[in-house]
Amino acid sequence: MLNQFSLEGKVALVTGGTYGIGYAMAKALSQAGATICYNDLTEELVEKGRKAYEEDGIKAYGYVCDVTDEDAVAELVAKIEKEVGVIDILVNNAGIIKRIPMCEMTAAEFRQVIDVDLNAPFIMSKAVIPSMIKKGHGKIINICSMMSELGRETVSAYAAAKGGLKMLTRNIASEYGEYNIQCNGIGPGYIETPQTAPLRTEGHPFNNFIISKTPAARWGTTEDLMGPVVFLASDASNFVNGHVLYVDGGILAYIGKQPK
Ligand code: NAP
Ligand code: GCO
Repeated sequence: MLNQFSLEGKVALVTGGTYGIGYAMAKALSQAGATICYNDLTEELVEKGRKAYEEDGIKAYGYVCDVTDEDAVAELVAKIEKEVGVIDILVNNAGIIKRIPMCEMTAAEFRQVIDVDLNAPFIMSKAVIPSMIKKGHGKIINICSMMSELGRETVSAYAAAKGGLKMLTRNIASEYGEYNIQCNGIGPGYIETPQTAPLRTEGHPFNNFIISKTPAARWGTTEDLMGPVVFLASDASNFVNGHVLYVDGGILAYIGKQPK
Protein backbone atom coordinates (compact mmCIF):
# COMPACT_ATOMS: atom_id res chain seq x y z
CA MET A 1 0.00 0.00 0.00
CA LEU A 2 2.65 2.56 0.99
CA ASN A 3 4.54 1.88 -2.28
CA GLN A 4 1.75 3.80 -4.00
CA PHE A 5 3.18 6.96 -2.42
CA SER A 6 6.72 6.35 -3.67
CA LEU A 7 8.14 8.82 -6.21
CA GLU A 8 11.33 6.84 -6.85
CA GLY A 9 12.55 7.41 -10.41
CA LYS A 10 10.29 10.42 -10.97
CA VAL A 11 11.41 13.92 -12.02
CA ALA A 12 9.55 16.82 -10.39
CA LEU A 13 9.64 20.51 -11.36
CA VAL A 14 8.45 22.96 -8.70
CA THR A 15 8.16 26.51 -10.01
CA GLY A 16 9.26 29.24 -7.59
CA GLY A 17 10.77 26.51 -5.41
CA THR A 18 13.47 28.59 -3.70
CA TYR A 19 11.59 29.14 -0.44
CA GLY A 20 8.10 29.21 1.07
CA ILE A 21 5.46 26.69 0.07
CA GLY A 22 7.33 25.66 -3.07
CA TYR A 23 10.46 24.73 -1.14
CA ALA A 24 8.54 22.67 1.42
CA MET A 25 6.66 20.79 -1.30
CA ALA A 26 9.89 20.10 -3.20
CA LYS A 27 11.47 18.78 0.01
CA ALA A 28 8.49 16.45 0.51
CA LEU A 29 8.65 15.19 -3.07
CA SER A 30 12.38 14.56 -2.64
CA GLN A 31 11.80 12.65 0.61
CA ALA A 32 9.34 10.47 -1.33
CA GLY A 33 12.09 9.71 -3.88
CA ALA A 34 11.67 12.28 -6.65
CA THR A 35 14.53 14.16 -8.33
CA ILE A 36 13.88 17.87 -7.78
CA CYS A 37 14.09 20.66 -10.32
CA TYR A 38 13.09 24.21 -9.44
CA ASN A 39 13.28 27.65 -10.97
CA ASP A 40 13.26 31.24 -9.83
CA LEU A 41 13.63 34.68 -11.31
CA THR A 42 17.28 35.39 -10.57
CA GLU A 43 20.61 33.54 -10.33
CA GLU A 44 20.95 34.79 -6.75
CA LEU A 45 17.62 33.21 -5.74
CA VAL A 46 18.42 29.97 -7.57
CA GLU A 47 21.77 29.82 -5.73
CA LYS A 48 20.02 30.61 -2.42
CA GLY A 49 17.71 27.70 -3.13
CA ARG A 50 20.56 25.38 -4.07
CA LYS A 51 22.29 26.07 -0.75
CA ALA A 52 19.06 25.45 1.17
CA TYR A 53 18.40 22.17 -0.62
CA GLU A 54 22.04 21.13 -0.06
CA GLU A 55 21.70 21.84 3.67
CA ASP A 56 18.67 19.55 3.64
CA GLY A 57 20.69 16.86 1.86
CA ILE A 58 18.84 17.34 -1.43
CA LYS A 59 20.63 17.54 -4.80
CA ALA A 60 18.24 19.87 -6.61
CA TYR A 61 18.60 21.18 -10.16
CA GLY A 62 18.00 24.95 -10.20
CA TYR A 63 17.26 27.12 -13.22
CA VAL A 64 16.67 30.81 -13.83
CA CYS A 65 13.33 31.17 -15.60
CA ASP A 66 10.44 33.63 -15.54
CA VAL A 67 7.38 31.39 -15.75
CA THR A 68 5.46 34.08 -17.67
CA ASP A 69 7.96 33.96 -20.58
CA GLU A 70 6.80 31.26 -23.00
CA ASP A 71 10.14 31.02 -24.84
CA ALA A 72 12.09 30.81 -21.58
CA VAL A 73 9.72 28.09 -20.33
CA ALA A 74 10.17 26.04 -23.52
CA GLU A 75 13.95 26.37 -23.07
CA LEU A 76 13.68 25.39 -19.38
CA VAL A 77 11.71 22.22 -20.12
CA ALA A 78 14.09 21.24 -22.96
CA LYS A 79 17.09 21.81 -20.68
CA ILE A 80 15.58 19.72 -17.86
CA GLU A 81 14.67 16.91 -20.28
CA LYS A 82 18.28 16.90 -21.53
CA GLU A 83 20.05 17.27 -18.18
CA VAL A 84 17.71 15.44 -15.78
CA GLY A 85 14.93 13.66 -17.62
CA VAL A 86 11.32 14.04 -18.76
CA ILE A 87 9.22 15.89 -16.17
CA ASP A 88 6.78 13.46 -14.52
CA ILE A 89 5.43 15.93 -11.93
CA LEU A 90 4.85 19.66 -12.45
CA VAL A 91 3.92 21.81 -9.45
CA ASN A 92 2.73 25.25 -10.58
CA ASN A 93 3.65 27.04 -7.37
CA ALA A 94 5.20 30.36 -8.47
CA GLY A 95 2.82 33.17 -7.65
CA ILE A 96 2.47 36.78 -6.62
CA ILE A 97 -0.20 38.86 -4.91
CA LYS A 98 -0.96 42.57 -4.93
CA ARG A 99 -3.17 43.83 -2.09
CA ILE A 100 -4.68 47.01 -3.57
CA PRO A 101 -8.33 48.22 -3.46
CA MET A 102 -9.70 47.34 -6.90
CA CYS A 103 -10.58 50.88 -7.90
CA GLU A 104 -7.03 51.97 -7.05
CA MET A 105 -5.40 49.07 -8.94
CA THR A 106 -4.10 49.81 -12.42
CA ALA A 107 -4.91 47.49 -15.31
CA ALA A 108 -1.18 46.80 -15.59
CA GLU A 109 -1.04 45.66 -11.94
CA PHE A 110 -4.11 43.47 -12.48
CA ARG A 111 -2.56 41.93 -15.61
CA GLN A 112 0.74 41.26 -13.82
CA VAL A 113 -0.98 39.11 -11.19
CA ILE A 114 -3.06 37.28 -13.81
CA ASP A 115 0.13 36.72 -15.83
CA VAL A 116 2.04 35.00 -13.04
CA ASP A 117 -0.83 33.26 -11.23
CA LEU A 118 -2.92 32.08 -14.19
CA ASN A 119 -1.19 32.53 -17.55
CA ALA A 120 2.05 30.97 -16.30
CA PRO A 121 0.45 27.69 -15.12
CA PHE A 122 -1.12 27.50 -18.61
CA ILE A 123 2.28 28.10 -20.25
CA MET A 124 4.08 25.65 -17.95
CA SER A 125 1.44 22.92 -18.36
CA LYS A 126 1.39 23.31 -22.15
CA ALA A 127 5.18 22.87 -22.16
CA VAL A 128 5.25 19.60 -20.20
CA ILE A 129 2.10 17.80 -21.43
CA PRO A 130 3.47 16.56 -24.82
CA SER A 131 6.29 14.60 -23.15
CA MET A 132 3.90 13.33 -20.46
CA ILE A 133 1.64 11.99 -23.23
CA LYS A 134 4.62 10.26 -24.88
CA LYS A 135 5.67 8.78 -21.53
CA GLY A 136 2.14 7.58 -20.78
CA HIS A 137 1.66 9.39 -17.48
CA GLY A 138 1.97 12.75 -15.77
CA LYS A 139 0.95 14.76 -12.72
CA ILE A 140 0.19 18.48 -12.75
CA ILE A 141 -0.51 20.16 -9.41
CA ASN A 142 -1.71 23.77 -9.42
CA ILE A 143 -1.37 25.76 -6.22
CA CYS A 144 -4.73 27.41 -5.81
CA SER A 145 -5.96 29.31 -2.76
CA MET A 146 -8.84 30.16 -0.42
CA MET A 147 -9.32 32.85 -3.06
CA SER A 148 -10.22 30.13 -5.55
CA GLU A 149 -13.50 30.05 -3.59
CA LEU A 150 -13.74 33.30 -1.61
CA GLY A 151 -13.18 36.99 -2.21
CA ARG A 152 -11.95 39.65 0.14
CA GLU A 153 -11.07 43.32 -0.03
CA THR A 154 -7.93 44.30 -2.00
CA VAL A 155 -7.21 40.95 -3.68
CA SER A 156 -9.40 41.19 -6.82
CA ALA A 157 -6.63 40.24 -9.27
CA TYR A 158 -5.39 37.38 -7.11
CA ALA A 159 -8.89 35.97 -6.57
CA ALA A 160 -9.66 36.22 -10.28
CA ALA A 161 -6.42 34.39 -11.08
CA LYS A 162 -6.84 31.68 -8.45
CA GLY A 163 -10.49 31.17 -9.40
CA GLY A 164 -9.39 30.78 -12.99
CA LEU A 165 -6.63 28.41 -11.91
CA LYS A 166 -9.25 26.14 -10.30
CA MET A 167 -11.08 25.95 -13.63
CA LEU A 168 -7.85 25.53 -15.63
CA THR A 169 -7.12 22.58 -13.32
CA ARG A 170 -10.49 21.03 -14.13
CA ASN A 171 -10.04 21.66 -17.84
CA ILE A 172 -6.59 20.09 -18.06
CA ALA A 173 -8.02 17.07 -16.21
CA SER A 174 -10.89 16.93 -18.71
CA GLU A 175 -8.75 17.35 -21.82
CA TYR A 176 -5.79 15.10 -20.91
CA GLY A 177 -7.19 12.54 -18.49
CA GLU A 178 -7.36 9.98 -21.29
CA TYR A 179 -3.53 10.10 -21.53
CA ASN A 180 -3.19 9.10 -17.88
CA ILE A 181 -2.38 12.67 -16.88
CA GLN A 182 -3.91 13.79 -13.60
CA CYS A 183 -4.25 17.52 -12.95
CA ASN A 184 -5.32 18.55 -9.46
CA GLY A 185 -5.02 21.59 -7.24
CA ILE A 186 -3.91 22.23 -3.71
CA GLY A 187 -5.69 25.13 -2.00
CA PRO A 188 -3.62 26.16 1.01
CA GLY A 189 -5.39 28.15 3.71
CA TYR A 190 -3.45 30.93 5.41
CA ILE A 191 0.16 29.74 5.62
CA GLU A 192 3.15 31.32 7.35
CA THR A 193 5.39 32.37 4.44
CA PRO A 194 6.99 35.61 3.19
CA GLN A 195 3.86 36.21 1.10
CA THR A 196 1.64 36.48 4.18
CA ALA A 197 4.21 38.09 6.47
CA PRO A 198 2.57 41.55 6.10
CA LEU A 199 -0.67 40.07 7.50
CA ARG A 200 1.01 38.47 10.51
CA THR A 201 2.73 41.47 12.03
CA GLU A 202 2.17 41.82 15.81
CA GLY A 203 -1.35 43.07 16.53
CA HIS A 204 -2.37 43.10 12.84
CA PRO A 205 -6.18 42.70 12.90
CA PHE A 206 -5.98 40.13 10.11
CA ASN A 207 -3.87 37.85 12.30
CA ASN A 208 -6.60 37.36 14.92
CA PHE A 209 -9.25 37.35 12.21
CA ILE A 210 -7.70 34.35 10.47
CA ILE A 211 -7.36 32.46 13.73
CA SER A 212 -11.06 33.09 14.44
CA LYS A 213 -11.94 31.82 10.96
CA THR A 214 -9.84 28.66 11.22
CA PRO A 215 -11.23 25.71 13.25
CA ALA A 216 -7.62 24.63 13.80
CA ALA A 217 -7.22 28.09 15.44
CA ARG A 218 -3.77 28.57 13.95
CA TRP A 219 -1.99 29.72 10.80
CA GLY A 220 -0.87 26.86 8.59
CA THR A 221 2.79 26.00 8.13
CA THR A 222 4.49 24.89 4.93
CA GLU A 223 4.93 21.46 6.56
CA ASP A 224 1.12 21.06 6.48
CA LEU A 225 1.35 20.87 2.69
CA MET A 226 4.00 18.17 2.44
CA GLY A 227 1.75 15.12 2.76
CA PRO A 228 -0.94 16.45 0.40
CA VAL A 229 1.54 17.20 -2.40
CA VAL A 230 3.11 13.72 -2.17
CA PHE A 231 -0.36 12.19 -2.36
CA LEU A 232 -1.30 14.16 -5.48
CA ALA A 233 2.11 13.55 -7.10
CA SER A 234 1.96 9.77 -6.54
CA ASP A 235 0.18 6.70 -7.89
CA ALA A 236 -2.02 6.87 -4.79
CA SER A 237 -4.05 9.56 -6.58
CA ASN A 238 -4.19 8.06 -10.09
CA PHE A 239 -8.02 8.14 -10.07
CA VAL A 240 -8.22 11.64 -8.57
CA ASN A 241 -8.53 14.21 -11.36
CA GLY A 242 -9.75 17.80 -11.54
CA HIS A 243 -9.94 18.05 -7.76
CA VAL A 244 -8.78 20.94 -5.57
CA LEU A 245 -7.61 19.62 -2.21
CA TYR A 246 -8.05 22.40 0.34
CA VAL A 247 -5.42 22.29 3.08
CA ASP A 248 -6.92 25.07 5.17
CA GLY A 249 -7.48 23.77 8.70
CA GLY A 250 -11.22 23.87 7.98
CA ILE A 251 -11.64 27.53 6.98
CA LEU A 252 -13.96 26.81 4.05
CA ALA A 253 -16.21 24.66 6.27
CA TYR A 254 -16.52 27.19 9.09
CA ILE A 255 -18.72 30.28 9.58
CA GLY A 256 -16.21 31.61 12.11
CA LYS A 257 -15.95 31.71 15.88
CA GLN A 258 -18.87 33.41 17.61
CA PRO A 259 -17.67 36.66 19.17
CA LYS A 260 -17.64 36.42 23.01
P1 NAP B 1 6.19 33.41 -1.84
O1 NAP B 1 6.79 33.19 -0.50
O2 NAP B 1 5.93 34.80 -2.32
O3 NAP B 1 7.05 32.60 -2.96
C1 NAP B 1 6.62 32.67 -4.27
C2 NAP B 1 7.76 32.15 -5.13
O4 NAP B 1 7.40 32.29 -6.52
C3 NAP B 1 9.04 32.98 -4.91
O5 NAP B 1 10.17 32.14 -4.96
C4 NAP B 1 9.01 33.91 -6.12
O6 NAP B 1 10.27 34.36 -6.52
C5 NAP B 1 8.47 32.97 -7.18
N1 NAP B 1 8.00 33.72 -8.35
C6 NAP B 1 7.17 34.80 -8.37
N2 NAP B 1 7.00 35.21 -9.64
C7 NAP B 1 7.71 34.37 -10.44
C8 NAP B 1 7.94 34.27 -11.85
N3 NAP B 1 7.38 35.13 -12.71
N4 NAP B 1 8.75 33.29 -12.32
C9 NAP B 1 9.35 32.42 -11.45
N5 NAP B 1 9.18 32.45 -10.10
C10 NAP B 1 8.37 33.41 -9.62
O7 NAP B 1 4.79 32.68 -1.89
P2 NAP B 1 4.23 31.46 -1.03
O8 NAP B 1 3.46 31.98 0.12
O9 NAP B 1 5.29 30.43 -0.83
O10 NAP B 1 3.15 30.92 -2.08
C11 NAP B 1 3.49 29.97 -3.07
C12 NAP B 1 2.22 29.69 -3.84
O11 NAP B 1 1.18 29.34 -2.92
C13 NAP B 1 1.69 30.91 -4.60
O12 NAP B 1 1.09 30.48 -5.80
C14 NAP B 1 0.62 31.48 -3.67
O13 NAP B 1 -0.36 32.19 -4.39
C15 NAP B 1 0.06 30.21 -3.10
N6 NAP B 1 -0.63 30.33 -1.82
C16 NAP B 1 -0.01 30.87 -0.74
C17 NAP B 1 -0.70 30.89 0.49
C18 NAP B 1 -0.09 31.45 1.74
O14 NAP B 1 -0.85 31.64 2.71
N7 NAP B 1 1.19 31.73 1.77
C19 NAP B 1 -1.97 30.37 0.58
C20 NAP B 1 -2.59 29.86 -0.57
C21 NAP B 1 -1.90 29.83 -1.76
P3 NAP B 1 10.73 35.85 -6.09
O15 NAP B 1 11.24 35.72 -4.71
O16 NAP B 1 11.77 36.21 -7.10
O17 NAP B 1 9.49 36.73 -6.17
C1 GCO C 1 -4.53 37.40 1.45
C2 GCO C 1 -3.59 36.22 1.56
C3 GCO C 1 -4.22 35.01 0.92
C4 GCO C 1 -3.27 33.86 0.98
C5 GCO C 1 -3.86 32.64 0.38
C6 GCO C 1 -5.09 32.18 1.09
O1 GCO C 1 -4.05 38.53 1.30
O2 GCO C 1 -5.74 37.16 1.56
O3 GCO C 1 -2.36 36.50 0.93
O4 GCO C 1 -4.59 35.28 -0.38
O5 GCO C 1 -2.10 34.15 0.27
O6 GCO C 1 -4.06 32.75 -0.98
O7 GCO C 1 -5.42 30.89 0.59
